[in-house]
Amino acid sequence: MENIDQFISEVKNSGSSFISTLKPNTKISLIGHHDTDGLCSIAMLEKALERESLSFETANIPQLEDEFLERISKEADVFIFADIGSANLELIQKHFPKKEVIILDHHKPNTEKVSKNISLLNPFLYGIDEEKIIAGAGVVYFFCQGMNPQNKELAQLAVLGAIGDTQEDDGFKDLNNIILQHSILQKQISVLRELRLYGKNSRPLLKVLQYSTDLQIPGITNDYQGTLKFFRELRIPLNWKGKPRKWYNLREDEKNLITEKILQLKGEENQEEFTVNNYKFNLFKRRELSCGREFATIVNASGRLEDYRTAIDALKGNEDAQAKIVFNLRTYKFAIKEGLDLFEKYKEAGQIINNGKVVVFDTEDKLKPNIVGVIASIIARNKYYDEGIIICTLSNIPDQKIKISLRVSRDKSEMNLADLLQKTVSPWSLPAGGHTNAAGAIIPLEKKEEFIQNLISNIL
Ligand SMILES: [Mn+2]
Repeated sequence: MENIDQFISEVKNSGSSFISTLKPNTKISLIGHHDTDGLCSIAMLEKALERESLSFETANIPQLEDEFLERISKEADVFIFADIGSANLELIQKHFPKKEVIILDHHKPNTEKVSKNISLLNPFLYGIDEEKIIAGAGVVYFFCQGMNPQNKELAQLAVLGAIGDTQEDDGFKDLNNIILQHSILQKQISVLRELRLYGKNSRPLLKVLQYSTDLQIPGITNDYQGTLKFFRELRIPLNWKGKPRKWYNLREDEKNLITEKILQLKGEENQEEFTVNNYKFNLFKRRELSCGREFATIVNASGRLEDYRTAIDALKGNEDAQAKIVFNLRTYKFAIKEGLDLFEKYKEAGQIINNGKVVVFDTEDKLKPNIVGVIASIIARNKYYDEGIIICTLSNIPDQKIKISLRVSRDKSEMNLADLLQKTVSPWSLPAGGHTNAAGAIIPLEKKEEFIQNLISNIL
């Protein structure tokens, strides 16, 4: 607990000294990761800077690269990296030898040494040796609080960032829990115990139960007829005035009846397992955004579609932007479906390399690069391959380059994927980033065959 307190106070101190030492007309640049955590981080920083009447430029990005850093290094005086940067410290040092740099991040730093002009605020430096104790948005939250105590109102976005990074595991731990309590006290979030069902606010009622794969209800999950019968027997109409009803359209007595019946069908097993915390975001009026998990999914979808500005504005409270990000989710789902269809097609046609240890899916220019990483995760999570098989996707990106994503089937890795990928791209002195179960890198197109050969030989 001691180092947690020390971490919080040092991050807050950096926030307050950032503001107190800021010279007039300093150009500020914000750089955030492209996922929900990164977008929440940027929305918070923007709100905090606007509160001080400061102007800034913003960029969100999937990963840091030479060209990008080179370009932005000339455009400002102070650079704040949020939810990104710790894995690329050398690269940042190279491009920002003299500028003031602040890195607010929770990813494992790739080096201990940072030069004096860089403030690295990262829980790993305080012996908090786990990425899941706080999200990037959590680090940003304490920094913003140091800038101005009024920024305590940003707590809900820090919780959303942590949900986006799947740090919620039947509750939050340590630093995340402190932030959650702040948001509960401000009545921003209510924690409710509910059945483990996905899509309560977005899917038709029938589909919520039919695709209830987390629950595995006998006679209902993956059984369309069974689900129809279930509702018929309970006399709960699936449509109202010709439109499919959703979970939130149900009356309380209908919800209770369904819950009761499902628990009966599940038998005597531990009921705690079938229920989850639902984080209800009270201040966001759109129903799709009121459930934390769905909200996080919706923000992430806009990030993947590179509609960063809309996502950030939505998080900052703009209602038009909130409507747009809900719509973006559909576009995103369509793109995912396209990607999985391509994967199935390639599999059937024998166009996927599979040597029993690694699977290589080369999408070339057929899918959006941002979607390809997601496809890799979906392939890894679902039961396409045996546990521990490494999934590698390739995708062409501009400037004759390829984006590489590594995942591992069912998240059961025997090797650290970030280390594996780093070793594989090291002959070309290229960086790779990631974690044990997910890693990414960018290589020149002409190195493709060599990369695949290196990867295969590094795994065997
Ligand atoms: Mn993060």
